[in-house]
This record gives sequence, C-alpha cells and structure tokens, in this order.
Amino acid sequence: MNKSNLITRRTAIITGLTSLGSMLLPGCTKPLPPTYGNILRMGDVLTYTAHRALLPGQSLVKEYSHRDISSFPATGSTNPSDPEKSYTVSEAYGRFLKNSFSDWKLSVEGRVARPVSYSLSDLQSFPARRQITRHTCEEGWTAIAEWTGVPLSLVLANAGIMPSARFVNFYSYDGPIDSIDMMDAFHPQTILAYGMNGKNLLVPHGAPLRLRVETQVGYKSMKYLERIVVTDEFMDLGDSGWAWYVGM
Ligand SMILES: Nc1nc2c(c(=O)[nH]1)N[C@H]1C(S)=C(S)[C@@H](COP(=O)(O)O)O[C@H]1N2
Ligand SMILES: [Mo]
Repeated sequence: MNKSNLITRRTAIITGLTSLGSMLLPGCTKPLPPTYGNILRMGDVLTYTAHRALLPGQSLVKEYSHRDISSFPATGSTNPSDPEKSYTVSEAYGRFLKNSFSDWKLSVEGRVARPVSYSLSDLQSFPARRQITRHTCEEGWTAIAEWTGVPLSLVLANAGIMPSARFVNFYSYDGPIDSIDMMDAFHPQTILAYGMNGKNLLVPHGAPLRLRVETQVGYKSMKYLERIVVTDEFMDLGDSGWAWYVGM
C-alpha cells in the first residue's frame, strides 16, 4: 500500500467515525439513520426519527386526570372571521364556519412524497390520542384541558416526509405562522387537536383544528390551522417577536 492510499483510507475512517459520533451525540437536533440519503429507504428516516422521539431526551410531559380540568380562557385571536377578534380577517374562514367546517381541508405540502389535503373526517379516521395537559401562556396563566386529536407523526408519515426534511411550518387563518423541528413534530404528545374536553373544538380555541405542542410554551400551539408545509431549511416566518423555541 502506498502512502497516498493510506491517507485516503485514514480519511475515510475518520469521516466515518465523525458522522457516527454526530449521530449519537446527545441533543443532536437532526438524528439520521445510516441509510440517510437513500431514496428507497425513506421509511427508515421516519421510523428512526419517530424512535428517537421516544428516547429519554423526548420524555412525555405530565398528564392529568379529569378532575384536574380547569376553566380555560381564550386568548389572541378568538374568531378569524371577525375583524374585532382576529389579527387578520379571513373571509375563507367565515365561509367554512357557516358550513360547520364540512368543506374545510388541511393541506400538507412541501418536502413530502405525497402532498395531501385532509378533511376533518379524514383526520378523525386516524388513530386518535387523548391527553389532559397543562397549557402555559407566556402572559403568566396556566390552564388544564383534555385534548383529542391525531398525532402529527401519523399525518407526516402518511404524507411521506423526505429524508432531508427538518422543520414543519404551520399557517393559520388568523395570520400567525410558526414552525417546530422534527424532534417536536414526532413527539408522541404533539397532536393536531379537533376535540377539547370531550367536545368538538370551539371557535375561540381554534376550531376546527389546532396544534398542541405540549413540550413548549402556549403560543406554539397554533390555532385555526390552514396548512402545513414541511421544509429542509429553517424559515423564520414568525413575526410575533417571541422566541422560536421555548421548552417547558
Ligand atoms: N392562530 C393562532 N394561534 C394561537 C394564538 C393566536 O392568537 N392565533 N394564540 C396563542 C397563544 S399566546 C396562546 S396562550 C394559545 C391560546 O389558546 P386558547 O385561546 O385556546 O386559550 O394559543 C396560541 N395559538
Ligand atoms: Mo399565550
């Protein structure tokens, strides 16, 4: 073996170790399976990412019992079709509201293999998760409610996220846009909620569908969802002036 061969091999080994090391590093925000980049093995990324979400760094937040459920104020926008109750008025939302959301759809697009639009009943036909959790608003109040919805992980898996996808962006009818990373997106308690305290989600609380990100502060739980866009790169779309990540 000549010298240049030796250097090449050594470089290859070092590169291999480095990428293994960064995969195992605790707190790494982008855990990648060894099959990363192979288009035929996209499913590995899903299972790996989902699996990673269940490991210690992604422990569940406390869940409460029915007797802990409290009163729950509605804050921010409380009706996107009413100029006095919304950051931005949406005529489309007003039309959906008139039809009891029967023609409302959530589109899931961006870095997904199959862009899809889901009706409310499509979303309700996924396995549901119920959780009684404490909501903490940055303005200094907390409240406990039971939420029913579909785990975001199931919806993303159904649309088939690309191996390079790293962020999930949420657009709402009243204007706000926000995003979470894949660690939070695949957290078992991150759900798209259509029910609150055993009833359909009411308009002041984000009907027909809101996000619940239990690992973070209240404003990450976006109400009045319109569409979800999966991206490779972080897009700083939020104009709220609040921090992007506020873990609980
Ligand atoms: N689209 C949208 N999502 C939103 C808000 C909002 O005004 N619009 N307010 C946020 C804030 S600050 C909080 S505390 C919670 C309030 O949810 P609630 O009205 O059900 O209490 O929703 C969050 N999600
Ligand atoms: Mo809030």
